[in-house]
Amino acid sequence: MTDVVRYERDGAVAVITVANPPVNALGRAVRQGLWSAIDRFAEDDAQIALIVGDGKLFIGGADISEFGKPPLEPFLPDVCTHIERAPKPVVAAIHGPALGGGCEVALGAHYRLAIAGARFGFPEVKLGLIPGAGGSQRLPRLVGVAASLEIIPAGDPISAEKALEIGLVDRVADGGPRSAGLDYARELLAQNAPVRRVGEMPHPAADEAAFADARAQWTRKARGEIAPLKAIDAVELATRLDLDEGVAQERRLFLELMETPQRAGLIHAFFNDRKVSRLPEIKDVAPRSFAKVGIIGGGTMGAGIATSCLLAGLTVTLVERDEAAADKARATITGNLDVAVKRGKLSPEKLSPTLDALSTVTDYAALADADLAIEAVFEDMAVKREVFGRLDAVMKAGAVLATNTSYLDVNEIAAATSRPADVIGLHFFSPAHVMKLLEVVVADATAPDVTATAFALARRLGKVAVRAGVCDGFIGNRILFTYRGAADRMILQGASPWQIDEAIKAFGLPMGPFEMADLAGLDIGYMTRQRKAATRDPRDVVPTWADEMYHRGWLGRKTGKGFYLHEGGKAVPNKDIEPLLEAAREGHVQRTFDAAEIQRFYMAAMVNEAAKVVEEGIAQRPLDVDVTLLYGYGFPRWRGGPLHWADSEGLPALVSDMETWAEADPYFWQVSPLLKRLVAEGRTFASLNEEEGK
Ligand code: 3H9
Repeated sequence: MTDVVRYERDGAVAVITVANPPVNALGRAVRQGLWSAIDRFAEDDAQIALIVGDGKLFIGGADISEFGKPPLEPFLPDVCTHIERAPKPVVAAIHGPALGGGCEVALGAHYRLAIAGARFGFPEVKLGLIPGAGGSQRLPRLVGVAASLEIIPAGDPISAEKALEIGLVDRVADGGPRSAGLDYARELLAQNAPVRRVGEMPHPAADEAAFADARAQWTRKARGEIAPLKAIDAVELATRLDLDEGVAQERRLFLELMETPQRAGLIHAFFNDRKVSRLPEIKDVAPRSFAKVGIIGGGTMGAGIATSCLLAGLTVTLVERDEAAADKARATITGNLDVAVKRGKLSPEKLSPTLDALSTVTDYAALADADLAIEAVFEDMAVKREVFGRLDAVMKAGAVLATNTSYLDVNEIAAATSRPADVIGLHFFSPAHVMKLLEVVVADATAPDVTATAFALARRLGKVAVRAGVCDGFIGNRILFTYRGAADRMILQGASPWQIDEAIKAFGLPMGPFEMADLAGLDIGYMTRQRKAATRDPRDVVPTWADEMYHRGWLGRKTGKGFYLHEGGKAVPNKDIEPLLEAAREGHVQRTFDAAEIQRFYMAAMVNEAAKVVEEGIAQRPLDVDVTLLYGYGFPRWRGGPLHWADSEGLPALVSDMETWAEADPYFWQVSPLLKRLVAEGRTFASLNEEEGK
């Protein structure tokens, strides 16, 4: 036996406990431990075995940190089959999540007891994989093809109740896994319950329609991601192969996927999700309280932030300038919460108490006892400074004062108060109650416990927080500005907006830059250009066509006309803009672009600016950029993030392309010194993620 798997007797029951904190992952020692435990159970006089997980969950799955390294025996599929082939009954009592390999161990057992609150799922597709230890073969035998096709390609966990309904578990019980598991095991013994092997159950019915539907659905949804479609293939194998052959074929698919860049990208993203909030500056720093939140401004953004806070169970006081605006904000928030109920994010009975936690007021004095205020008023420095002056006057000592600005200088805003150490930027993305990203903008004087509070708030709101430094646009919008610039440069060289959008979508983003412009409204881009006009370098490109579109009132979706014509839910290219593009192209050397060239030009611009953002310390690590682009800008998760993409493309070739483009456009293609240094030293962005203290 190993330390991570314990074997003890409780009367006639052999209790096998997986104890491998933090998530009981199925690393090699656990696999060895389970194997020997089953051997021992076969040999001694115990009459039934009970498998449980120690700590807060059953088993979180295979050990992801072993992926990409040569697999070591015993392999998990063999362990699951070894459990299944035990000569006496084996019960799994599952509490908390049983994910991936954890679910597969449970499927290897002969009986399954779920403890209330347990969750079952196959998240392998989210790592670019499919179940690799018999899950795709045993689940369909147990619950049928249709239910398996709902669960495995999506990768989302299901509840204990749902697991019972579809027959994944035999019973749901209250109590601890060991005590409830022992009761159940003894009950089975008393009934002389036989060994019942899922692998020996008949093939599930083929259900052609379910396969066709699943393939159609996932070809649409997966946007270039391969694992969900492979998962469907694997489930199909279960309809015709016997278990051993099916498991062998599943393993083959699993190992093929293990070698793909998509798997590497998704696992990079998985670990980054956890590393992003691990910052030396807030390690062991206790956050301040934020139970009572004040929000200033009830427009789309303020109302979204309020909705997010209310959904997280916080008390919200929203300040608007007059009664009418306050009522409007309340109506927006109520509407948002109604949608949350419809989507199952809020239970109907919680709607009324959640709304009771909201006060809408017109007097800042109501914020006197708030722990945290988030300002979401008009993006204008004078207006923001005035708001912060008023907050400074009313808020209690120790309260956190946050601004939701998306580009303004947080230091200058902080200077409008007598307590700059309490001021921080919290850049939410619209719609704020839906989007996962929160850029935490740490200003020069921001106190560490204020930063810690921002990260704790993000966790409470279910958001992913990224630390950013102060500059125009912080991490995300600053990089966005540059790659939008790359798109404009391609237009000047002859590419069409529609062609660029198609290429960018083919890369895996949900929208191209011009569709995005139509969605946001062309007035937004126009305002940004106006704001930057005074400081713009004369060598920079101004998209005169977009200015002209603004003047003509072609603002995108909201006016029905922009880069596309928006009619009846469809968008078709607006060819009326072609003369504007032609005029702008005069004097520029024309060339043709294919999709791959468009993608490379666009992504290289993104990477170059991102490298500058890292070099200047606006992002502390490349992974902060990757997380920002994934959660705030639709960068495909399976590509890991722009800097992971750059590493996998190879930095030397990328820099060489930039240098070639720089010959024609030296202003735009000023290659980041950091990129050049990495190339000279033969290093990658990933190596910077590993550096001490980061
Ligand atoms: C699989 O099973 C393949 C099989 O079909 C076939 C194999 C042949 N491995 O998330 P947390 C770490 S694929 C290694 O903060 P929570 C995590 O990095 C696998 N490490 O906890 C973190 O480390 P650190 C399918 C793992 O309580 C720490 O544990 N399984 C793994 O919020 C705590 O994690 C999955 O995809 C792992 N499997 O949530 C499940 N899981 O402290 C992935 C976590 O150093 N895991 N770590 O940063 C999860 O979804 C969540 O961790 C879980 C717990 C819900 C389990």
